[in-house]
Amino acid sequence: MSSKKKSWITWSALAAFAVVAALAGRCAPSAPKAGSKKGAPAGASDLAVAAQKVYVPPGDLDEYYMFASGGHSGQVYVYGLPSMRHISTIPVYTPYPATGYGFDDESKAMLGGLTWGDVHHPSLSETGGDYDGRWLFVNDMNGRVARVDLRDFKTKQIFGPVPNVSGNHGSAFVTPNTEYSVMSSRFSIPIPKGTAASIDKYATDYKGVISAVKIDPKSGEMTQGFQILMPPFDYDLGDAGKVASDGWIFFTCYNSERATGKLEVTASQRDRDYIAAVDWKAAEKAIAEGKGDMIGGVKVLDPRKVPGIVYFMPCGKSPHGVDVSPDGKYIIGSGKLQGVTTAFNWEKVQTAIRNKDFTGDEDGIPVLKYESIKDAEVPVGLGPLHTQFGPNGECYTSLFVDSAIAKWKLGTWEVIDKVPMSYSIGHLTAAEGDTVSPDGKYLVGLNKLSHGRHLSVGPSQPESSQLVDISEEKMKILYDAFTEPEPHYAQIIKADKVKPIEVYPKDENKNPLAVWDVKDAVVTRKGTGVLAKVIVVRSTITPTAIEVEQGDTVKVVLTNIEQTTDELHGFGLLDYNINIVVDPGETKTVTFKADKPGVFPYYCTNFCSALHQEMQGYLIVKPRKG
Ligand code: K7E
Ligand code: CUA
Repeated sequence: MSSKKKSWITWSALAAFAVVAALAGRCAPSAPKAGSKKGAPAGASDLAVAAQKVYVPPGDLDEYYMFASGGHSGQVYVYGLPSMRHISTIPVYTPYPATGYGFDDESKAMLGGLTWGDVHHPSLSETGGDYDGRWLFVNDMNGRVARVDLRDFKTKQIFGPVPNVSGNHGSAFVTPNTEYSVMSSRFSIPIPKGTAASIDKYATDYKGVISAVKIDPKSGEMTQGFQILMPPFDYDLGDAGKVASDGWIFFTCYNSERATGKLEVTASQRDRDYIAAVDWKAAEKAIAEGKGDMIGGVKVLDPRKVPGIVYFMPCGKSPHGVDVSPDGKYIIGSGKLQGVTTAFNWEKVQTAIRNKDFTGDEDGIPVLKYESIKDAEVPVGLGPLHTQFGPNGECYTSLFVDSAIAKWKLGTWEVIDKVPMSYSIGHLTAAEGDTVSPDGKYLVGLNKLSHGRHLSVGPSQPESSQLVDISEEKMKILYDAFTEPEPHYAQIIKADKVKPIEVYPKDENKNPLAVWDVKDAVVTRKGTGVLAKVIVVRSTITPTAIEVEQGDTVKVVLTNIEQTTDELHGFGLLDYNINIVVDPGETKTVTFKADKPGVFPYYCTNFCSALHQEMQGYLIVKPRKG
């Protein structure tokens, strides 16, 4: 008990230091070393309990999947909970040689020439406000949203870059029946893209845009939905309304000052910025009625001409996260430069809209009266960023400056508990935390910095996440885990909701160039085009030699005819920078110009049998005849 107390004292002293350092605009140079080595829990028996809670014995499986953004690695990382084991990497916006992603024609076309993306917010598909285990949507800053299919954990579509949206941070939050995934401009620009306007014209000529990506309920295919023209603020985070607030989407923004230059100073002058409340059903209707102006090839709604589609809710200074409670009755907005988080009452928001209880407008968008719509300013602590929810009105707010998680209650607004995070928490994510029925149980703190939590590897320290037990009144840190950089957000879904397939069934393979019998694995030529239909199966790549002429365009179509799970085969072609991996039942294509003469071995890259090493062949590039 006493050691716990002591650690809290040390803790608050360090927190105070962190505040000073943060306000001075630089990072604290070293990590807080809490009293006990791991910060918390303190006693040996607590540690034993924590160890038992996270230990998944060999042969047992985790209870949850966690899908974490990989930031500008462009990827999504999959973890098992509670073990916090990193079990898979899903390449989305960046080539990933381990799975051959970005090397075959299909995924190369999807990447569209870009080889990186900055992933921020994974969003699991929902049915009735509950994760349904079908797809995962993730945004990137380059105005794109991608769909990962949870049947095979692979990226199936990258939609965008979407016109008019610049710096897509407030994304990819889905609506409760996955009708839309949303986007918003973090960096307002003159639109359409390609228009230049001097920076002194920022307040008038630059525009923010809110964009909705329509999702086909059967296939998950994304297409352009509505766009709304917004004042030149920096739109930050979003969340879809649910239950009581279904039909609405909320976006925070900072820089309502419309400032330019050093935003850390110029955009922090007003006491309040805004949360934009967007009536997406009304916007959808307006588009269907043909309202909207064509900008950059997209129909854009102007709130001046189409009133009633968007309102501004004032929110404390430069808000970051906005999170809707599981019943949809509260909208929690956190002004990151404050010591409180604000709970807005959805009923009061609707009443204020009905009564035109406005204090003014921004480019024709009515501003609701703050006092009329807020229920409480909850004194959670310094630097609130994001809020997650438990099953019974529990809220968990991450505090960047205080480097802690505050637990508080909806309705009573009482702060119940605080637990220190090792170093500067950003997002946090609870089990089924964005659904209409959160599980409680686990919470993961995604720390922005991690100094001292792992063996040192030099100036760039390993990132860390912390697993927190939230099953009881008091929160307890269970585990520190390495996290691939750069974690922004993550979502946690009950494992039994996800139903991955074992192999690609042969009859689902619709590729017209796929061959399933080794006697059909042949090389044919048409002019200078060579088509090689290749079969990979234990333990031969057929054909074992491919002869072409220098300058030929070679198209290799690889089919893995295995129907046994995990029997992958690869096709690594030395000197030609070609690296394809095909899963059982899958077909992939790679096209290249055979511009280098000589003999180039190709071989299977994935260990597949005792005779894996024999799985090899030769590409022979001969001088052109005549
Ligand atoms: Cu790192 Cu959601 Cu991009 Cu907050 S974001 S912390
Ligand atoms: Cu096929 Cu190794």
